[in-house]
Amino acid sequence: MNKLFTCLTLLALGANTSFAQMAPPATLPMIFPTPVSTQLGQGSIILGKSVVLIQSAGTDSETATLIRGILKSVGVETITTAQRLPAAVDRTYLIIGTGNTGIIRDALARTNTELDSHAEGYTIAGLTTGSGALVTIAGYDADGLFHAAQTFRQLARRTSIPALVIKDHPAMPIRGTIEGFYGAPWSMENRTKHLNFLASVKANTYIYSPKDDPYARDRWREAYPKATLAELEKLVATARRNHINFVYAISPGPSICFSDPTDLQTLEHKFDALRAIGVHNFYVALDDIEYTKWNCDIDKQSFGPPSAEAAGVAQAKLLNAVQASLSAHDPESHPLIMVPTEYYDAKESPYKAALRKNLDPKIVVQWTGTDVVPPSIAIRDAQAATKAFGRKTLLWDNYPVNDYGQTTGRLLLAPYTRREAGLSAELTGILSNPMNQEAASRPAVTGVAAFGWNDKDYDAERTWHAAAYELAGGDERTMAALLTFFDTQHMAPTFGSQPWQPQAPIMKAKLDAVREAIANGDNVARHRAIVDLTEYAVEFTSAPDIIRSGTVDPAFAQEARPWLDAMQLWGRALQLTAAGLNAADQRSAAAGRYFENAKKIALEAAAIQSIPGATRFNGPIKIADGVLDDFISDGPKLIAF
Ligand code: LOG
Repeated sequence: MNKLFTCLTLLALGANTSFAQMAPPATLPMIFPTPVSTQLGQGSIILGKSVVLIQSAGTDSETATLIRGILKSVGVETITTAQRLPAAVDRTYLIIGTGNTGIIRDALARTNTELDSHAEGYTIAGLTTGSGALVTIAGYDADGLFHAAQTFRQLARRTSIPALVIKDHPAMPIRGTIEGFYGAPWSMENRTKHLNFLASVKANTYIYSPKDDPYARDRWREAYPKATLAELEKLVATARRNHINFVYAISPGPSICFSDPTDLQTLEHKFDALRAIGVHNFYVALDDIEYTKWNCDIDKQSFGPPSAEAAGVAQAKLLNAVQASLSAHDPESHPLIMVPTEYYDAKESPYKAALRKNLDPKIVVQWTGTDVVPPSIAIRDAQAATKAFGRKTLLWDNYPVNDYGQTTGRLLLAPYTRREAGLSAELTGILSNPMNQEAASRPAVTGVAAFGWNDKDYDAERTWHAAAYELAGGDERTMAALLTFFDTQHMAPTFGSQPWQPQAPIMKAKLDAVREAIANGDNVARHRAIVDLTEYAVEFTSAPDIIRSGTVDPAFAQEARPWLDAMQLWGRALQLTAAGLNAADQRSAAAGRYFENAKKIALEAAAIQSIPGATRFNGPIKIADGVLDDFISDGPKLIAF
């Protein structure tokens, strides 16, 4: 039956002798984050060498520049401009704009569609007209138009754009990252690149909260040096250009006196200095502090003996005062955001009850899930948080952060997963706490942003591939090498001993197949498995060099340097193991020497250390640990020689 079907298919394909020369059909593009709806129309649009651009009201200059840049990058040489849509579209017209202006409405009506009507939403419509084409890129608002341009960038990567209608908007209003880890803060260059990256995945929020910025935590009362403020000012401008809210967080918890009006004033002055460089949104972090002791005697008089409940009351009073001052200074500012001291669960407690009862309902509350690093997050967990904190919460997702003991020697490069679709109904958004390594954080953050944009249609694996594709600048070979490397850093630990994502599942499946063929297979199957293993080991060993020369951002290879070095050595150890198995399979006494050398190189690989100071905990680099090392040490036992 199957055979017959295959024959018929081949016959059908063969019947059309010019199959190879046929124009390809328009196919559904893969866009990340996945749009809410994409519908293919008839035919494809080839942008060609010249385009007429009609820029309607509300287009900010950055978005216009971005779209012009995309057109140039795909070979459009001449961009002429026009003010109105002609009755007959006889060449390629590109209409960009926001809101329900006449021209946008008209252009969309010609494609039988209308503008998405949600904040940050957009519609892209492409129509072929016989002798020309009409492409409309329309934002509900300026942010929406900017997001539309990011979608257009992905569409324009193909030589032709299918005629289609995309209508899209985010499921969660707040999406992005909180630089909230311990250890080396990101450099200003890291942050600049990160903001550009966030824009590309339609995120809209970046929170500045490195634990090791002394002016934000230990010495929060001190003013920033002028030079630092000047650098931050540039960063704030980069964020604005990228339609990202730059939020400044302060952590006064370790030393604040809640009842001292001068401490409140100091905090306000600190915010004033940041407001002067263009920051409009603020945050007070109260995580990782002792909340059952006061920092001053007068707090005892004001709030009673120290207790978690009294801390909740005192914190709410401070935060409400900060919120009032923000609203008075800057009516445009977004609500204050806070992370409470009990951020790591949604269990009812005296502290949470005090916070819930006293905290201004406007103030946004963060929490990290059912644990500091939770194994999964379900809708019912978020519902419990809504109840405990008295408002929908903003998730602080401690992935891919690698600043705790269990992450020593690891980059966290697994797909972002095990968050339940539908969480958008119960959360105001998700912020990822990334790694000290900015470029290496992008695969996971791409997932967080894509899930926040469209949790219902999110696919962890496909998004992970798309992130590798971006890092590889679209080069398939580099993308494959990156995915092989990511697999060796797939383990996602928790604060306990049970990881929430397993180590190296792709490699494990391959090595398990080899073990099975050796144990159960006949001569042919066993030989085939050893040949496959040899090929895989060669590919694995060559991945680090491909990554070093192929990734678009050299920062990735720099951050991953010791991992790539170790991977190459482990690859050689695996090649030697494969050679040993091959020799043993042929009953050659050379097997022993191969296995010995494999062992030696594996020891060398295992001794490679992380870059001192790059992360909070330094130690030996881990590569597919528990999978690759086990296989190499089991190698000599698998076939008698
Ligand atoms: C810290 C955070 C740290 C993370 C992972 C929160 C709210 N605070 O346990 O700064 O990066 O865990 O180690 C935290 O998560 N405390």
